[in-house]
Amino acid sequence: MTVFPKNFLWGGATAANQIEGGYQEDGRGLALSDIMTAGSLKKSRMITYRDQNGQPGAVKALSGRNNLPLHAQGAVLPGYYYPNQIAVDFYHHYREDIKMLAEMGFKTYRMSISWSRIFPRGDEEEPNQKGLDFYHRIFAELRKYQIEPLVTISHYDDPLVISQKYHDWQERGMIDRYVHYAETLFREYQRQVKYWLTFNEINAPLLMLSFDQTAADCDYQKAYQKLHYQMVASSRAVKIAHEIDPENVVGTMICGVTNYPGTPDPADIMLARHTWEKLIYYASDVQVKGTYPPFAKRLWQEHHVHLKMTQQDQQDLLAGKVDLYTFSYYHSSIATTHQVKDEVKGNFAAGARNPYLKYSQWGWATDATGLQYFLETIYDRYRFPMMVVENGLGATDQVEDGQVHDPERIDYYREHIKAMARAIANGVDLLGYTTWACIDSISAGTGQISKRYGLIYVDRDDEGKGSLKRLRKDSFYWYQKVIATNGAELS
Ligand code: BGP
Repeated sequence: MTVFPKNFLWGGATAANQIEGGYQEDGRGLALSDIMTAGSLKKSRMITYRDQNGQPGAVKALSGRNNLPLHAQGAVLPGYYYPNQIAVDFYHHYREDIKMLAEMGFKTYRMSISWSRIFPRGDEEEPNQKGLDFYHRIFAELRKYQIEPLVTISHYDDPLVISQKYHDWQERGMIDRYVHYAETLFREYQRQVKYWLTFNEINAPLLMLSFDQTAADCDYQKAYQKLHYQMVASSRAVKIAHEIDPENVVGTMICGVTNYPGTPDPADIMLARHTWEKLIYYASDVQVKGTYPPFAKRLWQEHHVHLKMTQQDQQDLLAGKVDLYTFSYYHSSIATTHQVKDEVKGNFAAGARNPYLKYSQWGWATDATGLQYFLETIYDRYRFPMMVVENGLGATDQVEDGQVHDPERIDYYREHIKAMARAIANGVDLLGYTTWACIDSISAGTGQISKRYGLIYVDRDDEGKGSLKRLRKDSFYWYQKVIATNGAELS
């Protein structure tokens, strides 16, 4: 017995900057991710630069992602390891990799396009043909196996030149650059791609801030402004996608964290509610309904944010509502007004520890019920088709005799798939599920490959050593069975 609909889109997800490598190949320009160093659970990733006198330096990559000092230029410096530059070299292994995805029975593959492969600086009028060709080859390869591509247009991958020129989305000019890029993709791949996501985790600017205890009002101003410009850019892209091809389905992509109140204290209940408003509904209301929610004013007032928003922006937001609600889900969190004795110190995870849950090696609370809670809560609010486009366990793996036994990852998936089944049984319209990731890749948060998410293992370590050889993990065979039985066989 299965509750999963007949055409349920089973698959896996990746992002260009975390798997492709080939960072200087075929005319590709530098992206912000190419100048991000490796970090760890305890050590932040850094962005390296040269200041106006040519002196080298580095800043934390966590909040603003591009908070370089005035007049500094992001640069690749000697003596640093930049894991995304080669990543797992999908650029040269894509045939072999896609064949393995097909072997698992994938119905869909979520991937992103590297913006600086198409527009190396980001501000050109004409795209880089070789960059376009690369994705033509990918889409043709996917079609060969009847795998439906689901394409993220921007996944933490802004071209370095425009990222600096427009100060990480602080200036309106960035919107036009993005829209030109998105329109180029819609036209170029019109017959090859139908499912699009405009920005990965569009609510990330506000989420990142929530981990920064030292954030000042000016940081909030930047985060809200960046998000506003990205949402305007997204809405304009959605409108164009629909004009070019009414068959296009364009989704929002939200970083989905389920927040629970820490205690029954009404103050905690209220805080949890307001945390959902700030971190989830603020962005997704704009994307789904086309207008800012009523509580937005309170949020702006709290941090003295003065949003630069024109009437045209408001019209654009209304004219470019998304068709689909997609999100990532890894863990839940706790919101409390009480003093916290036991604190979580994960990468991109902080706050009180939930005594009812187990935590991963990187400090993320494994909570499948939280996924069901998120699906049902969001579906209640929007009555919108949904898709889980990232979900998985980052953990170290051992290779023994050419095999990788990863029972914990299988358990994680099993419980989350069961949670999706319960949400479907409760009425949620769920179209698909893509695991994060299908292949080991560079962690966005820490830059480590040892935080492995793949169903496919890649022989590479945190210093960039290894043969890049691919191996099927136990989870690969397990997921193959899940797909073959449309979610009926989970043992
Ligand atoms: C999401 C990102 C992904 C991915 C994932 C896992 O936020 O969209 O790009 O990396 O998180 O996070 P991490 O890589 O930090 O473990």
